[in-house]
Amino acid sequence: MGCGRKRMKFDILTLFPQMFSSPLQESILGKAIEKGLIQIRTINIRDFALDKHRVVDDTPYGGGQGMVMKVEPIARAIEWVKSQDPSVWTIYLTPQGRGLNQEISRKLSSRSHLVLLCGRYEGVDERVRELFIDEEISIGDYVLTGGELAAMVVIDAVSRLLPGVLGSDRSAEEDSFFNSLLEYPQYTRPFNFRGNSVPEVLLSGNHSAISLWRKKEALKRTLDRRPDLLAKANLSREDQRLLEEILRESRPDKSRDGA
Ligand code: 4GX
Repeated sequence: MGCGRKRMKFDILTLFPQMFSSPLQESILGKAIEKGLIQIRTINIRDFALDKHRVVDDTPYGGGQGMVMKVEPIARAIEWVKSQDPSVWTIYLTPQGRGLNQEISRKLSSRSHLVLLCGRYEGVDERVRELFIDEEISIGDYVLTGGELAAMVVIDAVSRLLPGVLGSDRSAEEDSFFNSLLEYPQYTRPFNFRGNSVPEVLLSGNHSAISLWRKKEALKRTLDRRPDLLAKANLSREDQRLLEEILRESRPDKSRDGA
């Protein structure tokens, strides 16, 4: 089991460890944990506060709204993890970080051990970032109530790239043509739902025709919704031909309106 590669470890530093119990243990990630492909551990930052009331936050210097997470408990928690594995890579989830994408996910998936620090309130004392954080990541330009959901998104996106986590033949497809584009439409039974039927080509059994149709649909969808992705995609001659066909079909035909 585990098939060679050592299991990837995720340590989550949080004030709300309970948030992680169900979402990461269902379905594919649950199976990956059972198979020993990933290990997910939650660490309660409060356990690293030394005072009687285990205080983890305080008012901001200079005044202002809300509370700031104190440096000492986080420092002690991270140092405890580092004492077990000095090669660990530490990540802080924040809207100020680099936007998560597939390339960043792929790079993270080659590491053996990640620490994900989840901030609450107005964030962490700046010295945490300066002294203990290797990389800051954002999952998008919106504001969450804490870093926990963002950490789960990172774990999910990274884990599915590890060998054996998805079905065995899935990874081969991973960096193919379709990966840089939006997905083609999918259908399953029934053939006809309230008068809306499945495109005939998908029932033809003609695999090259199906593959061509899917490519064209993926290109159409990407051109329509995410043209920025098309600009970056590595298009083959055939892809370019399909794209020209799509543009021709969508443009009003100027050769016939006599203008
Ligand atoms: N992608 N949040 C971090 C605490 C905080 C507040 C202020 C720094 C400054 C988020 C995101 C996100 C909410 C996590 C605020 N940190 N994280 N938290 N978007 O919204 O990653």
